[in-house]
Amino acid sequence: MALALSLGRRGMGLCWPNPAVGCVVVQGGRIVGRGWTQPGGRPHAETVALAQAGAQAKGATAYVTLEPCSHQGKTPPCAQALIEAGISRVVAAIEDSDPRVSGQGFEQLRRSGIDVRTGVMAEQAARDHAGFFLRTEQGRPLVTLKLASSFDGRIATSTGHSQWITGPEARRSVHAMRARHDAVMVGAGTARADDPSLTVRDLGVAQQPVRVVISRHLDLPLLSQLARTAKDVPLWLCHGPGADIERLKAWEGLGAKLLPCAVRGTQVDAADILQQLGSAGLTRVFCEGGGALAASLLAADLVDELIGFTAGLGIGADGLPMIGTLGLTRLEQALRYQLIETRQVGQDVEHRWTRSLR
Ligand code: AOF
Ligand code: ZN
Repeated sequence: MALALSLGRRGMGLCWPNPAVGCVVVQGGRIVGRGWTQPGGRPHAETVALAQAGAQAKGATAYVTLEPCSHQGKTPPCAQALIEAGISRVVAAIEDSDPRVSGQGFEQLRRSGIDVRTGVMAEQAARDHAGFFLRTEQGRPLVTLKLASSFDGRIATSTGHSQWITGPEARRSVHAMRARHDAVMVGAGTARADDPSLTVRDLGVAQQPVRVVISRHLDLPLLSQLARTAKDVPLWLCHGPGADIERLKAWEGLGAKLLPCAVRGTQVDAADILQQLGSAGLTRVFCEGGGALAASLLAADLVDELIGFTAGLGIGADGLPMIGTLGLTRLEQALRYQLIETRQVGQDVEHRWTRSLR
């Protein structure tokens, strides 16, 4: 199952709106098939692993990180494929939350006499499939918030200069993280200050993550990296109802997809942004700031994982804070995250935190 989980992770960021599933077929103590959900979401992991196993699938055990599907999609259900291949035992990590499957995959397998066991490494599988589960259950993608800051928690100087706070090793690690998400998201302030391209570079990815920029008035420079690359790599713009029609047209002409969102107070509503992104199929979103967007996501308790990179320099109280104002008066009001991991990356420290799974 550990191998199936790591195979499954290869599909992360590439197979949305489908979950990134892994499958290993074992015959007489030997691995005869490995598979993972393919880019675009099809074929499913089991189909790939069974094709590799061929006749050796007869009487074999299949390890899958998610309940095999039972619905007729563009190809027959995986439960049916496992039955037809003569698999005698299925070990699964966790039940599928898709209402078309949800228990019925296991039911189909059991009805045809297959020995089914589930709940193996379920906690890890729940983490890996969290984006898919959140989207099917709550309509929104999983949100990872990554912020790189100075030792004193600043993300830029008072003039907005932020390149580069962390070193090349940390930045490389960020590109690998982007690749494991369906989309990379920033606020308009960051887009204006950094002129980022938000692509994955030097890793040879099969498909670039979608770039999402949140800008209430769509007042983003039309001469920018994002604009220049909008035809080649998807660019989605979440804007408020009052955005200027000429700007809407200009961005559409450049190839951007426009997602009108509700406004809450003076900002685009964080919960609505995520609902729109979920409706458009995203399951895992990697937010890279800035402070205002980070604050509105945190204020709505919509950040599932925090990743911080801390560098050894001080910027001072006139620098831009990592997270905008939250208006808290008591510490009990602050959301608590649990530490998952810390490690040294070049000259920086990476720390990852999770909000308990929900
Ligand atoms: C599996 N193995 O590798 C994946 C599964 O649109 P379709 O027909 O491709 O079906 C998508 C659904 O299939 C998705 O919502 C989820 O329930 C399941 N994904 N199932 O047996 C896989 N990716
Ligand atoms: Zn399937």
